[in-house]
Amino acid sequence: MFRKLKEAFARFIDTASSILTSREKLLEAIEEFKLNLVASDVAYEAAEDIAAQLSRRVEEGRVKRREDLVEALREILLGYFTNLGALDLVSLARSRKPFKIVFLGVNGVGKTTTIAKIAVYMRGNGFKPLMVAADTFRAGAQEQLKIHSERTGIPVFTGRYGWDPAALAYDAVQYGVGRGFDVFLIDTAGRMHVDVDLVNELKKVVRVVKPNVKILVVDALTGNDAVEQARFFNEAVGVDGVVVTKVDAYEEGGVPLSLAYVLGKPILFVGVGQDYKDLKPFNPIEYVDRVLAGLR
Ligand SMILES: Nc1nc2c(ncn2[C@@H]2O[C@H](COP(=O)(O)OP(=O)(O)OP(=O)(O)O)[C@@H](O)[C@H]2O)c(=O)[nH]1
Ligand SMILES: [Mg+2]
Repeated sequence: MFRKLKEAFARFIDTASSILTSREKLLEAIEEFKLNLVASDVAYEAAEDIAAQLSRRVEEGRVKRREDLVEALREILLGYFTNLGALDLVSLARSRKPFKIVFLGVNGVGKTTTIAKIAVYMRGNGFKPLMVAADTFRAGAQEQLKIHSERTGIPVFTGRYGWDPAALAYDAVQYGVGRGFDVFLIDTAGRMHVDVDLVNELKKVVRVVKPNVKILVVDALTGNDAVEQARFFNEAVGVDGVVVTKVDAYEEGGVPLSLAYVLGKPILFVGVGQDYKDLKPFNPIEYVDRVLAGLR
C-alpha cells in the first residue's frame, strides 16, 4: 500500500540529508522530488505546493538536519488534511432522520460494493438502512444490488430499467420512512463523468431527494483521473465527502493527498478489499505516518 509514494519520500530524504549544507543542491533535489511525487499520483498542483513550501523553509534556513526535513514534510502533508471538516455519518444520521445519502461516481469504481459496505457499517451502528437501486441505466445494476441485499440481509428498493432515477429514489424514501427505515443509501448510474445526460439526471436526483450527504466514490487505481472526477462531480452536483476504493491494491499512494488538496473535502473511508468488512475510516495521521514510515 502506497509503496511508490513512500519510496519517493525516502529517496528525497536520503538525497537531501547528504547535501544539507548546499542550498543550491537542496533546491535542485526538491525539484526532482516534485517530479517523483507526480509519478506517485500526487496532483501536479499539490506537488508544486509541497516543493514550494519545502523550498521556502530551505531559503529561510530552517532546514539544518535530516529531522527538520522529515518534520517539515509531516507538517506540510498534515496541513492539507486539517480544515477539511469532519463528516461522521453515524453522528449525522443520529440527528437527521430520515438520513439520505446519494452515491456518485463513474462506472466500475466500486460504488455499489461501497454502498453495501456502508449499509453494513450503519446497521452495525444501530440503524435500519435501506439500499436504493436508483441505477436504472446499466444492465445488471438492479440485480447487483439485490445480490448484496441477499448476502447482507439488508433490504433493497428496486425499480425497472429505464425508470426515472429521481422518482424511484423519492418513492424509496416514502416507502422506507413508513416502514421504519432511517438510513437511505442511494445508488446512481455511473457513466463517463463527462456525460451530459448523466449530470442532468444526477442533478435531478439531488433536487428531488434532497440528500443529507453526497458521497463520491473514486477508484485509487485510476490515479489522477480520480482527482479529475472529484473536481468534475463537485462542480456539477457538489460533493460532501469521498470514499477511495481499491486501496488494498494501490501502490502509487498519492490519491488521498491529491483529493485533500484539490477537492478540499474529507475522505470518509477507504475500501481495502471486496468483503463487506473491508471498509476503513480514513485517518489522515495514519496515512501520513504510513507514507513517512521509517523516516526519522
Ligand atoms: N480490491 C478491491 N476491490 C474492490 C473494492 N471495492 C470494489 N471492488 C471491486 O470492484 C469491482 C467493481 O465494483 P462495483 O461495486 O460493481 O462498482 P460500481 O462502481 O458499482 O460499477 P458499475 O455499477 O458497473 O458502474 C467489483 O469486483 C468489486 O468487488 C476495494 O476496495 N478493493
Ligand atoms: Mg454499480
